[in-house]
Amino acid sequence: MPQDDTLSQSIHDLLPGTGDRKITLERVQELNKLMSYYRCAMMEVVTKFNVLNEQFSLQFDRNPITGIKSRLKTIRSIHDKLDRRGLPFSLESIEENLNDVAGVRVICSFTEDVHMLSEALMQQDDIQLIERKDYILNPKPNGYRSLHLIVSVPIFLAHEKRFMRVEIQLRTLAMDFWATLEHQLRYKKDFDFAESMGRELYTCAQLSAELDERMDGLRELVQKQTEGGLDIPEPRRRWVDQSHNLR
Ligand code: 0O2
Repeated sequence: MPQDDTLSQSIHDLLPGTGDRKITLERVQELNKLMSYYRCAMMEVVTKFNVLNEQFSLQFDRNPITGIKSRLKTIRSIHDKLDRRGLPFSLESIEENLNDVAGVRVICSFTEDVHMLSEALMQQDDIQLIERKDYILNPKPNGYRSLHLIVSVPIFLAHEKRFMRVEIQLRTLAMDFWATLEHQLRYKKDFDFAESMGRELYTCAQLSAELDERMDGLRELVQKQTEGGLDIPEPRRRWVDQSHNLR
């Protein structure tokens, strides 16, 4: 189904009172435009991480990123989120109230890579940080760990420059493993999630954190040997400093 038709159907479903075809079509076009701006911002962020990965792998012969996922929120889930918060479903309201219409998830090899990549990204002078939530330093009560950044990135259109917000989640493979499975288990609709299962999931989160720590330890050992006894964080700092000089 063409994109406009899909959006048109979504709007009809969400706003059943909208009978006027012309108004609906105008709304669809505006919404379609806004979603394409979010898509462009998301692509820019993905490219930035691919460039950082490329640079790092050339310099240090390993990839800090094992995978990048990106997604645009569906119109239905945008509508429902605004509705849950008692906010109107309009273009202005979407831009003003939602930070996660465009989402990018970066899966890293090691915890150190999460911090290195977020620092390197934030040193780029076209990116503005709106919010930073460090659930690695302060995990959620259920054990969830990740670094969340809400950033504003410019997209360059034919006659204007527009800033769009993107939610970035950076996490290690172990953090992603836990979060993905926890999400699957928790969102089984017809299942009553027992307290004991929550405790078991929390234990699994702790195990995944321990796994990260031990793998980080191994990486440090390998690095120490290949760098001939340099301070552990040095290569990372040097790399971030070099990126800083590019500004
Ligand atoms: P989806 O389907 O992944 O998009 P927000 O509502 O986002 O403005 P909040 O809850 O403060 O406010 O945001 P937070 O804490 O930064 O979390 C946002 C996203 O992080 C979630 O998006 C999840 O993707 C992820 N996340 C946060 N907590 C958990 C958790 O306990 N388990 C898992 N598996 N993921 C988590 P959505 O919209 O919930 O879902």
